[in-house]
Amino acid sequence: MIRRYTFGEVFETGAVTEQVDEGRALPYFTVRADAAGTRFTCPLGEGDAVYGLGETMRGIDKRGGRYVSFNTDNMRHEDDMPSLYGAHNFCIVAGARTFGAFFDTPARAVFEADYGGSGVLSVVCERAVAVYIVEGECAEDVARQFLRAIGRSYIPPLWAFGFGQSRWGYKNERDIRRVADRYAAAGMPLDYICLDIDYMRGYADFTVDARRFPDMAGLVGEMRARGIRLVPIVDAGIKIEAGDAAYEEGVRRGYFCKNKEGEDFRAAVWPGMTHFPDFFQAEARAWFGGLYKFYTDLGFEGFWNDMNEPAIFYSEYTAGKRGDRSGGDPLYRGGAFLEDYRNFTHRAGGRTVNHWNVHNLYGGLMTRASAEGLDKLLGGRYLLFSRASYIGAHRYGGIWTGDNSSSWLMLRRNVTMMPGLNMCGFLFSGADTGGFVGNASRELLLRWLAFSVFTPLLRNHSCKLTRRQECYRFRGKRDFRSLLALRYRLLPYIYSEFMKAALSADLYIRPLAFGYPADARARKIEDELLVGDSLLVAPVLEKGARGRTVYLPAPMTQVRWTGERFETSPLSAGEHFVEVPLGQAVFFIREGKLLPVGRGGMCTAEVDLAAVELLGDGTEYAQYIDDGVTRDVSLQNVRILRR
Ligand code: MIG
Repeated sequence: MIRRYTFGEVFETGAVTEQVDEGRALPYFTVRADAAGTRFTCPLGEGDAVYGLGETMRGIDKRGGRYVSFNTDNMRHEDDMPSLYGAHNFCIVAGARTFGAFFDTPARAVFEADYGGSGVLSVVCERAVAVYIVEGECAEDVARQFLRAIGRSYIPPLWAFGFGQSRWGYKNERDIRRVADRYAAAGMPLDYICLDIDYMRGYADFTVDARRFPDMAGLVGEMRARGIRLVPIVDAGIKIEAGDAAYEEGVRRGYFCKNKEGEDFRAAVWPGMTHFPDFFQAEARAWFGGLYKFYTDLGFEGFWNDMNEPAIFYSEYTAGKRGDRSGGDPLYRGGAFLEDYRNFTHRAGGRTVNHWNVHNLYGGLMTRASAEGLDKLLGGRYLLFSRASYIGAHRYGGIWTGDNSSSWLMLRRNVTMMPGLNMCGFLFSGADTGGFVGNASRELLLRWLAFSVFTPLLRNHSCKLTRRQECYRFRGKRDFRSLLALRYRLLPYIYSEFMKAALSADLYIRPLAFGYPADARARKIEDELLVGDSLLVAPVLEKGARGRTVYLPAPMTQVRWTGERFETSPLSAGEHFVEVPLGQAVFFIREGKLLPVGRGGMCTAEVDLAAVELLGDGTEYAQYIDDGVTRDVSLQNVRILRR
């Protein structure tokens, strides 16, 4: 059961799509207005866990931390970093009493969960907020009700579940061909290669640098024939440049955000000075989405939207102010200066609203604009993922978790973020495998792959000037081949479980606490996850480890992927030390469940979802299966496989 309680004059975010009744008095929380905003306080019992909050640092249980919803471009992903790129204001308190709470506000919100041992969950909303309280039988039930209320997840095409290679620094068609050739030569599967900002002319969206990519349509077609898609990046800011069609049309039609004087707001990002599209205006969204025709005409079917917090490097409004280090240089790359978010406005529903008060919606509305455009431009499904997001944007695209780094902590955070993202609707998500900033070691990349082969979005991405991180760059290619092959062998399961979760408002990845709520030990586990209905995954997260200790809440079938075959053996409930050599993967099939594994392939087009072998001790498996592109998706596409 869900009830809505409003505090102040709420800006409707569109996050909740289901009809929800207004409640009378807000349960669980005491409410007080103070200088910071409206403060909601709920006492936490000793044993209560706090789940959710999507893209945030720290563990699966958010207790002990402080999290600030204010979408931020920040690559220092340490556990004390309060804000990342998304604002996912849904959490679940689970313990003596279990309920969910969604603080639906586009403005800044601060969550403190037993922060400093306060013994309370406190949420401060700077502006008006609609609070949704979700009551259910258990944490999982609460999460599922919430997923139903916020509407169906974005559904990518099958190829988007393949492996993608990316790097900031691929600068011309030779670089792209080399990636494709070397993956093929190494016998490693690949489904897409991302084009980062260097494909553009002067970093302007909806352009291609013709010196670097003289025949982009030809390249897209050539790659497509090899089973590889190209996926360009699209940044939020539109370059201010006479003659640029997007710029001129945007100005003429009044589709850009305004400064306080009512002029088009100017801020510098990669292209130099830009204007930000006002995604709050329906017409501006339709216009922006239509601009993707430039890309679809070239044959592109996948996109990643970046810089849409929006990130700002410099602005003339704050230049010279205290704390500004730009020295008035418009090409200064210093990172967002918070004050700038107060310096521009949107037109929404006939009113002018200051950006500051609706900041967290901006990136999600860009995703929506892109998706609605692509829905019209393309006949089938497309890949779309964004950096910034708000709950509701999960209906239009996926997200990646931004500029992490090549460290063991980041691998662990990839694991702990996934369940929270799923609770907030972002089923199609994943991290930069291997890490974005810094230099990945061979060992780290292999251990990371052994985990991220289970995440829907599987992409190796890295930053300019870091060590080359493509799998073929490392010695002992066999180990990389093994893990990538595993992903393609698992695709019938991964795709099926993702689709069933999306179509039935369920989670694709869950904490053990959800699957085994009566098991006190399972409730505390932060380094094992349930993936789909059949699997328990326990990745190796430590440098130099030969394997790891795994806790199984129930007897299971252990599966060892050797690189060539799946070796299964029954394992009792309890603790086991499991050896996992690099390049192998070990995971577990739950009691009474089955895992369909396929024959794999060098790209998703070669994968036959129907040709599966069943592992595990269950008796039947409900497999979702379709052609991978149709928009006609429903649970009718499920067939029952019997052992
Ligand atoms: O200011 O396009 O998170 O994935 O490679 C950096 C360059 C801009 C940030 C993205 C990252 C991407 C990079 N972008």
